Amino acid sequence: MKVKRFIGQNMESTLQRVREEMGRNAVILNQRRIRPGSGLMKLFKKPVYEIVAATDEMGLGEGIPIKDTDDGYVALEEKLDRLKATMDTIANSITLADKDREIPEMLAPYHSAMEKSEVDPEVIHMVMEGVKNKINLNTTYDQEYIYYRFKQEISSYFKRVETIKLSDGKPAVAVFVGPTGVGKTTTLAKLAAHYSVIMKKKVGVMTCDTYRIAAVEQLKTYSEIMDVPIRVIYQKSDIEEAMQQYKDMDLVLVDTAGSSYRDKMKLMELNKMLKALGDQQLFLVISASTNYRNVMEILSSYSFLKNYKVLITKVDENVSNGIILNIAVKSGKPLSYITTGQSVPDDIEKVDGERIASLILSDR
Ligand SMILES: Nc1nc2c(ncn2[C@@H]2O[C@H](COP(=O)(O)OP(=O)(O)OP(=O)(O)O)[C@@H](O)[C@H]2O)c(=O)[nH]1
Ligand SMILES: [Mg+2]
Repeated sequence: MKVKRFIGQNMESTLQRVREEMGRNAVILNQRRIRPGSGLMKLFKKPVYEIVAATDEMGLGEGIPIKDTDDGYVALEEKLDRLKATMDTIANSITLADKDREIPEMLAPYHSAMEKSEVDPEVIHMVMEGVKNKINLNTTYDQEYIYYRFKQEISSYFKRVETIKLSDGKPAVAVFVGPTGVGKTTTLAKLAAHYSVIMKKKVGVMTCDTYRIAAVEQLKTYSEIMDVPIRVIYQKSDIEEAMQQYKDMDLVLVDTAGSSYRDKMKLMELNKMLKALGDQQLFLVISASTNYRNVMEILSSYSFLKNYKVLITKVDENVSNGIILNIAVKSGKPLSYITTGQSVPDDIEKVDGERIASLILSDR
């Protein structure tokens, strides 16, 4: 005997299907209207009709009475029970998996603050895991403590902050490279003023940006105000001459022409110039208002540079400080300074991990 269960939206259509599939000789073993909300029926939103029908290969006659205790029917019920148990187990494990993915309530405000600051989801995940590993999720902590943990976790990505290092004997050479208009020249002027006027060091300036007359004039103006010498580099041999002139300086700051990170020729030219400069501290300048996809492209275009530090400008113009953390993690390079406005020399500061962490978490 073949027993089958049919589910339909009303009795007529369900019976119709029984006849179509099992033939006119099908015997109705049971029929009922089921309300949703129990067992497998949870799957249906509206009440449904269930018909259990049977046929015999030999052909059961029409009109055989409904048999609730038929062997086939009992076996079917058992099968359904097993199926329901399996479904319950699956549903249970899905809920558990969901729970694993859930963000513990006490950490949620920090997760959403990082999202609002546009921290890369991958980086958010790293920070969340870092915090989770340092606390006991079954304990309730003071919110101040959780805030402290997040601040520490985010700051840990800024441990390798490297600014200009002066050395004894020979001048330290700091070179600024990066896309056009990010603030290389302005930043150089800020640092020149800081070291010469505030720290009373001997500072010399060089510019390799001879593409635009305005660029040379811009730096000459700053140099005059600060009373620091400036040399314009037109060809490789000018570098040697300038270094000779600057041999007693504490610091030589070198400005370069901004180049589109897609302009391979210009990047190759830049690379030749950097080689000619010899020992140097290299700073890749990136504006915080660059969109994240372009930042990733910039990092990849400048990957021919070795051992550079990242300098992030225009943090004042930027609304989502997550970009600073994203750059720190994705570049894998030490950060150095951030600049926070157009004012020379005031608007520059050394990267402070805790301060950046506070900015990122401020919207919690
Ligand atoms: N808001 C803001 N503006 C800045 C900052 N730093 C530089 N700028 C401005 O950005 C503009 C470009 O600055 P530059 O220093 O000429 O940029 P650059 O990278 O040397 O440009 P190129 O030499 O053309 O590649 C200027 O108007 C600066 O005043 C900053 O931290 N914040
Ligand atoms: Mg410039």
